[in-house]
Amino acid sequence: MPVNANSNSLDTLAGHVDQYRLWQRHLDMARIGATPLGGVHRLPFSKEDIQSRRLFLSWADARGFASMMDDFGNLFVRREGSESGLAPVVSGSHSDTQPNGGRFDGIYGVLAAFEALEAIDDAGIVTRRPIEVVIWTAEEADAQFGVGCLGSQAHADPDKLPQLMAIRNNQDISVGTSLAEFLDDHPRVSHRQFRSPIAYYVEAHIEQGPELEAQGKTIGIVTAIQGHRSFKVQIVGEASHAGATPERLRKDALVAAMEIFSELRKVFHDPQDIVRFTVGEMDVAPGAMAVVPGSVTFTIDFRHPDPDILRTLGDQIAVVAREKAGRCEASVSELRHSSPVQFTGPVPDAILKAVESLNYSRMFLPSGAGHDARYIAELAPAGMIFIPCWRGISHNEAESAELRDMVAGVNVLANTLVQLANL
Ligand code: HGY
Ligand code: MN
Ligand code: MN
Repeated sequence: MPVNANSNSLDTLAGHVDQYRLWQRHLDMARIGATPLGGVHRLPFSKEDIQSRRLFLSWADARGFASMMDDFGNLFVRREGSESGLAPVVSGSHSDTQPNGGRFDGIYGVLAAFEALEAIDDAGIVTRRPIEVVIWTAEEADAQFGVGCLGSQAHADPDKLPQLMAIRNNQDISVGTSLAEFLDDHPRVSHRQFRSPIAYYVEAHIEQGPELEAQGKTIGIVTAIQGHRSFKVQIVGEASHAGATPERLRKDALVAAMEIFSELRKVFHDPQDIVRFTVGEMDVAPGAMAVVPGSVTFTIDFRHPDPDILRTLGDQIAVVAREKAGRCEASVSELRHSSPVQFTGPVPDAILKAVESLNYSRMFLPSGAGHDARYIAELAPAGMIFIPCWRGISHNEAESAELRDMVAGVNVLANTLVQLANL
């Protein structure tokens, strides 16, 4: 018999979280795009990502939850509340992965939210507001398109659509084309407007860093997401014969890239180890042993929690590239500039209350990684729950999490969702 949520029904909620179901669903999802080394390769807009959504929708249909999708493929599954017209509490994450990524980044937040919703349903709890589970489209798109969180960005700010749709990958295919093909293959569900009201947004995720494990804590209450800028550096020199071109005449683009890189390493060196500076991709052309490199393209991923440092240090990249290019020409284009976001107010407050009533060890910490919550925070009060992952490793096939921590995260999430859905 349905019960209105009070502290008693919240006390029994954890008893309805089914760890076997939660684990089995992770295994079922991990099969879609499974890699030989135990990871998952399920790229944004891919057939595999469609398959993961079909599976997710089959579980939602079996429960009788309604499904809706906006024009960017962001998919919402809904359990109704008791008061019509109230905006939903939304929780979820993404189902796509990095190339050869892990089994938890993203999908844990989706499956944790779905398990929480099923537990709330099994407990017969009636909430005032509807609760929805969301899968945001193309969170991990930075690997191909240089920009991530495309779906949550489009949903929160549809004015960005023309700019997002025009971004092209290395094969010169645009986001617009990739999205159109993806939506063509996608199972049909009802339509959802961009920027539909959201009362509160909560995202659960593995930490992807080492702090929770190192401190022996089960739950992370996320205080902020650090700022993020990314760049493409292009160096043009001159391809020439490796045996016949003397040093004095060479315009070696790789030598210039190395000079720029090593100077940037000095400029970005931070004795406090807060700066995050990564060159994760480098393309050397024409890429032949006997040819002096004629051009080099590399990316820079730079993150920092302080918006001033994000701006001033990031602006140094173009300066250094110009100064250290030698006989080559260097140009720098900025792919993305996302300011830091703070999580304060009702969502982290409700998470803390849940953690305390469930008696888990916890710590407050900022997120090093980017998440869809960054953009949904523009629409609604938002917050995040972290659980530990093995050695803090993520964006790696070896990514791993303990079932007891996954269950703890679901318990905290379910309790938080019920609190928020009754505010
Ligand atoms: O790179 C990020 O922070 C995100 O996981 N895509
Ligand atoms: Mn990721
Ligand atoms: Mn993620």
